[in-house]
Amino acid sequence: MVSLNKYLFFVLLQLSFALGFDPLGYVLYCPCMGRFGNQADHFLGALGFARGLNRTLVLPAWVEYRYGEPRSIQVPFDTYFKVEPLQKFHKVVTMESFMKDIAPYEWPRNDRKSFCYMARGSGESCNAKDGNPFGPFWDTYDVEFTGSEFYGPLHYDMYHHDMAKQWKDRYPAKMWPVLAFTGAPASFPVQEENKHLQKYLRWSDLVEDEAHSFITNVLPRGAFVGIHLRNGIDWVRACQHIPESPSLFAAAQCVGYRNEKGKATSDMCLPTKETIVRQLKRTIKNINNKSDNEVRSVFVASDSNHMIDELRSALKRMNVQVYKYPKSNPHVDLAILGKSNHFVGNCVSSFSAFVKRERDVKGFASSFWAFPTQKSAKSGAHDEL
Ligand SMILES: Nc1nc2c(ncn2[C@@H]2O[C@H](COP(=O)(O)OP(=O)(O)O)[C@@H](O)[C@H]2O)c(=O)[nH]1
Ligand SMILES: [Mg+2]
Repeated sequence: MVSLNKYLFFVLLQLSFALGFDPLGYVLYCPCMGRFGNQADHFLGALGFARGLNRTLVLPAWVEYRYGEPRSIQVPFDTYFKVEPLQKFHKVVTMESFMKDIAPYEWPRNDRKSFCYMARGSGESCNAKDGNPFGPFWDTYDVEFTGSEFYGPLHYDMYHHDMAKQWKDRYPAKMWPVLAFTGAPASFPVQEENKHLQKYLRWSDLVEDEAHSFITNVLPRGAFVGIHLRNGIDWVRACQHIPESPSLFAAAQCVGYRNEKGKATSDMCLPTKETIVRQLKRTIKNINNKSDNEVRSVFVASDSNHMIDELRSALKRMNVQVYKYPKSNPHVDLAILGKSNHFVGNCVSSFSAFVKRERDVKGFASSFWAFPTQKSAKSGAHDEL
């Protein structure tokens, strides 16, 4: 009997190799917090986590919200990003192929536990499908959970302690082929050690082509400065908390993870029109002084007020045109900002942080509204401009 079991085990192991299953298991999660910028931060963390455990990362759909609709919309990962560059770094598979080809064997319907740090909501459960986008996300893939697993006090920092070993000891792949997390197995903002993983995120042809054709067909020839104006009502409210939370959201990208480069200010979070105009003019002048490729236009991306008229009249005498993308398309906005000759972003916004990381990978220059502050610049902080 024992030897038959053993025999069966080896047959199954070989079968899983032959079928292309990962004998070291899978990491699956719902990007259930925030919009694109937050989800992208979390994605890099989840990628680092899956790599640390040497499990295949299942690439989740992006979760989007449409105004007035009570349920989130799930957009397949590869609508916006290419899968192949990620595969150069680590084993990945899209959620759609995982559910179709792998889940029926490796994640049977009668044994689907959801993972959370500790019970969430009522009872001893992760309540992984409670609320939006939790329910709609898993419903998209027809997933029902049969139980919960609380993994605390383990956490996601793969770069300190012996966290990977602790996960492997507690959840060996043989017994736990799939770790399905209620939220991303990652921190927000993205852990510093995972920032460089941005280089494996390459826009899909769909996004890339739209961005490229806007730049070549609409923008005038010559250099252009890309700017991000995050100023919708949700942001105005969030920025009111800056005085008591000086490392709000993505602020670490400017002030450091331990506030070693100061504190975020209201002007960094929601720059005034004066700050924007003054800094933009200074940026353009500096670029023109340094290079023969003169700045001919400014590309504005915004969630709310693009300030097109104000910027046009402010830049008229410099002979610089001001443009925005004609449709509301966050991903094309991001891709265009990523290709600009210089980018000015918002320290506190994770949307800006995405652009900054992409540009860092390419070696392109970026700066931020109202940072460094006058004071920290004088005290020796490096001002690129
Ligand atoms: N089209 C467009 N949408 C934006 C822009 N800035 C913000 N948004 C929208 O507002 C959301 C902001 O949430 P998130 O991405 O988490 O970034 P954060 O809140 O700024 O940290 C984005 O995902 C977009 O949907 C922009 O410049 N262009
Ligand atoms: Mg947000």
